[in-house]
Amino acid sequence: MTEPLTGFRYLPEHLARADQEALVVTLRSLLSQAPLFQPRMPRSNRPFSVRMSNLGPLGWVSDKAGYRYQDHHPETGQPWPAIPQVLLALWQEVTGCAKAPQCCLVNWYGDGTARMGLHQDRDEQDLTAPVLSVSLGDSARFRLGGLSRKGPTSSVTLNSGDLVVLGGEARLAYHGIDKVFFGSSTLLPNHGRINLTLRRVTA
Ligand code: MD3
Ligand code: FE
Repeated sequence: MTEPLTGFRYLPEHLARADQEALVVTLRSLLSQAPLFQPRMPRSNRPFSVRMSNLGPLGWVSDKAGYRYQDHHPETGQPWPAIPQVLLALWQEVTGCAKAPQCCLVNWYGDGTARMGLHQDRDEQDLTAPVLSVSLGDSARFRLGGLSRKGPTSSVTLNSGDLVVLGGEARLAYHGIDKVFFGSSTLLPNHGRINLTLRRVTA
């Protein structure tokens, strides 16, 4: 019998509908300053099915040259917009982490085929800080495995307003998004799913 990893916290329906709606209004404005871009896989240059942008001092990008954090948008060259206060407060409330997040990655799943394969998040220097995920819009099937690519996995449906906190052992767990249940939520007029992932980056 393998024990579940410590540090995985699922907080369903944490955000009220009105707070989700307000967050979407804020995000629309920030994404007009830092437009979604299509990341590409290192070496193969294959496009991701998920489009991305970032908020905060450092943003995660991926292109033919590799994965990295950088302080500017890859297409506009502009610094990323600041992380809105409401997300900084949410981070403080649910993680208790004294240091503010340095990156809010915005993942946009625009149709029913966008997915994210099983991976670890290990591009950060500080792997002791937790990661906070906020789901908005259509529901998705989230898959969580262990510390090796092989081995058992389990799945959780993430709905709009749900939070996940990854700390402890779960911080380095393999995870991914198998599929988005396109059209399952009424939050976004044209459907699709937004995931916000807040992280510490530097040690
Ligand atoms: C488990 N995003 O951006 S969020 C990612 O829904 C990413 O867009 C997914 O995986 C999404 O890297 C999943 C939940 C999540 C985020 C970070 C984790 C789960 C995690 C870090 C470690 C373990
Ligand atoms: Fe991830």
